[in-house]
Amino acid sequence: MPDTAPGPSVPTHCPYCALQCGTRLGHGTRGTVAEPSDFPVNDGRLCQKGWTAPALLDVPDRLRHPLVRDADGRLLPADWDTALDTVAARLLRIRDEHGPDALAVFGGGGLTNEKAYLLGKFARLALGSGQIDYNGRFCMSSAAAAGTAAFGLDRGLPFPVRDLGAADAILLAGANPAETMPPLMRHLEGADLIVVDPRRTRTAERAALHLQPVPGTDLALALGLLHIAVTDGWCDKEYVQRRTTGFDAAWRRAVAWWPERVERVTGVPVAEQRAAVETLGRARRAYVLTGRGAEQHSKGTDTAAAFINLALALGLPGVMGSGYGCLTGQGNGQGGREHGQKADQLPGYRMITDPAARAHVAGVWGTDPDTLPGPGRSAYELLDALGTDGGPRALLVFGSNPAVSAPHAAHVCDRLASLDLLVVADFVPSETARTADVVLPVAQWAEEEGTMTNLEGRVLRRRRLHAPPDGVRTDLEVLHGLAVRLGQPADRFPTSPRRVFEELRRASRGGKADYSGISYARLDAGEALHWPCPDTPDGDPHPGTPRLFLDRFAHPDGRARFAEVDHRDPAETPDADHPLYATTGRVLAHYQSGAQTRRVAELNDAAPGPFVEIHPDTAERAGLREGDTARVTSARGSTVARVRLVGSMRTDTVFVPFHYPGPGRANLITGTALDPRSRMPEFKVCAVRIEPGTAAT
Ligand SMILES: Nc1nc2c(c(=O)[nH]1)N[C@H]1C(S)=C(S)[C@@H](COP(=O)(O)OP(=O)(O)OC[C@H]3O[C@@H](n4cnc5c(=O)[nH]c(N)nc54)[C@H](O)[C@@H]3O)O[C@H]1N2
Ligand SMILES: Nc1nc2c(c(=O)[nH]1)N[C@H]1C(S)=C(S)[C@@H](COP(=O)(O)OP(=O)(O)OC[C@H]3O[C@@H](n4cnc5c(=O)[nH]c(N)nc54)[C@H](O)[C@@H]3O)O[C@H]1N2
Ligand code: SF4
Ligand SMILES: [Mo]
Repeated sequence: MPDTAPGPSVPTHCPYCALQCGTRLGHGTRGTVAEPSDFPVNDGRLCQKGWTAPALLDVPDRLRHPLVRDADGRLLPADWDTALDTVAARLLRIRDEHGPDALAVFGGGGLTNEKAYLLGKFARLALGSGQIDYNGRFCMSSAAAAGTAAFGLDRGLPFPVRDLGAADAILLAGANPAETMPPLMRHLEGADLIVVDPRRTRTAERAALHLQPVPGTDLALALGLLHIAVTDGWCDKEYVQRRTTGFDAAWRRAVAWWPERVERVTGVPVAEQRAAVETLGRARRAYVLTGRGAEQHSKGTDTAAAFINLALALGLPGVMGSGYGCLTGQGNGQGGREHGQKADQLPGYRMITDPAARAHVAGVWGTDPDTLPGPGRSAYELLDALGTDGGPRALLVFGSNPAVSAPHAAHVCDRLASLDLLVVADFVPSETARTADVVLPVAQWAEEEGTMTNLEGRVLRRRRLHAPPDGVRTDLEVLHGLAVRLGQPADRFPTSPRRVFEELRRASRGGKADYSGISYARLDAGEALHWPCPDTPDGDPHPGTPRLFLDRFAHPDGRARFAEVDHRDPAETPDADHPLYATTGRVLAHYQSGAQTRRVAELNDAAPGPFVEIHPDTAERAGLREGDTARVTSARGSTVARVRLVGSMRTDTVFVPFHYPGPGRANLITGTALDPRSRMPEFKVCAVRIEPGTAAT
């Protein structure tokens, strides 16, 4: 039985995923407790991670003082002045010798809006470097690129989550919310659910229809569904004519994807393709939603675009009660991409190459636009360049654990090890932190104030329950301390989240993601504010924009654009040496690289170590039985995991979750192919062989 909080409690939000379930935190008889609140996305529910989140606040190996590596390679405790002086002195030396782009920053989509904003400003002003990107590049960048191209604006869900509850049909391509956002499932209950996933997931089990394609073939499938929509008469011609452009070019490609050809490529039977389109076509209200399964591919942007094409042909986006959306993943996966920690962007979702954007942001920052650096490398390209000729020689990591979560992780660890300086700010000794030269212990969710933006573009207040432990500083204080030591005026890097938010409002004013009308006071008063929410100095406050595109899309002509896309193979397909597909993803109990959830006993007990899901016939051919240790090998390397026989798996595919460290890392096998537009890595498909292995130590 969960403990209950007898005393006053603080309304806030879960520290993990983008659903940002509402919780109330209080001090119970057995320590800090979280209880669900009746916030619209979770309606009084939490998943196991949400219930157990308070345990994060005092995990046994919580970082409580800075660590600095000594001449013998040992990470030893240091006081804050020593740690920050060391970092600043080494940054300055590297910059003197190699120039500002030798200094790089890697951020995270779990950081509050205030932190994401100040981190971008820190890189561009205090370091003077363009080399900043973040783990969101690994997450939703393909859907963001496709959404921007189609609609002129990227907001994961351009409608509130609750709208899904009234849908008649929903197509979920490559998402497993029953494990990744359990309270969301309630909003999907009323609809005929069509799930596209190579695995029969818990979500697929609850679907009216489960299409089980070969990994990496969603683009062919989406083209085929568009083909059927047109040839079977489900296309909304009036909508296409009135609200879109580019249909003819998209159709030129889709016409070649007749159902039998699609079945040959994807393995999805013609009858199931037809049933899916008919279910969507007959529905009065319908949604097409994509997740990482469709997006984390070297053609993720085109795949998301192909699903958007289908939604447009059916007349769904920008219509009340229907639409297209991407289920953004991290706690601040939406806000984290709007405030300038992405290599090519400035706050307000402005492009860093746009002279007007540079002038506006430079004005807010009190600097000359010409001094702002240009775009830097994307996340994987940045990690790949570390320590190379012309690449960064120092890296500061805030809110990511790339030693576990980056593709081709063994190579990434080599690159990290080749740096002159690696600095990690974290509250636990993550696998990346353990390899750092300096580790800075920071406060976490319930110990500090801030704002987050959830998957529906709603800006939320994260509130503090109690002060951080002694010896720990907030990320904003760390950035301030470093900026001052790098010669910045102290007031340029405020430590008060409220002051940073006030500046963020001004920096975002007039941008696509306009927060200028949002304030802590309005959020504290309980207003539900979705961006864009411009300020209105002379009129009533802007109510925010829960639903985008109802009148017009964000392109100058007000129309959505079909994309001309065609199918192509993944970077790697099975061959004699590597005869199987491997795909990767998540399980309910763990979050991301597992740095946090592996430290929560109840969660770790639920999913204690690395495993590989495999069909019994495939396992038998490889000489493997339930519980055996297997070695899964790709062209990059091997991962070691316990065999879990799953009768519903495709016989050509194995599945490895990516939450585990060491030799059980899924990312020891994933490849480095990137989407040409979004620079998203191909996490969801590579070619492998599987054989008996020895247990990981
Ligand atoms: N429990 C838990 N919840 C989380 C997270 C977590 O780590 N743990 N992380 C959060 C974050 S940051 C994110 S991004 C979201 C991700 O949320 P999801 O997108 O739901 O998560 P994944 O498990 O990565 O991928 C979803 C599904 O894609 C399938 N898949 C694999 N390859 C393919 C393919 O080629 N095509 C298709 N159609 N499907 C494929 C996988 O079998 C998997 O079931 O979850 C968020 N919530
Ligand atoms: N094979 C494979 N790899 C994947 C994926 C996949 O599906 N398959 N998915 C990718 C996706 S979608 C994502 S989002 C990434 C995520 O992978 P990571 O970027 O590694 O994400 P986390 O494990 O959440 O790491 C966050 C780290 O920052 C710390 N942290 C949390 N909050 C804060 C904060 O406020 N400040 C500071 N300073 N630190 C903080 C945590 O303790 C943790 O150590 O993984 C990607 N990697
Ligand atoms: S669904 Fe996401 S936000 Fe909600 S309780 Fe679970 S991890 Fe937290
Ligand atoms: Mo993600």
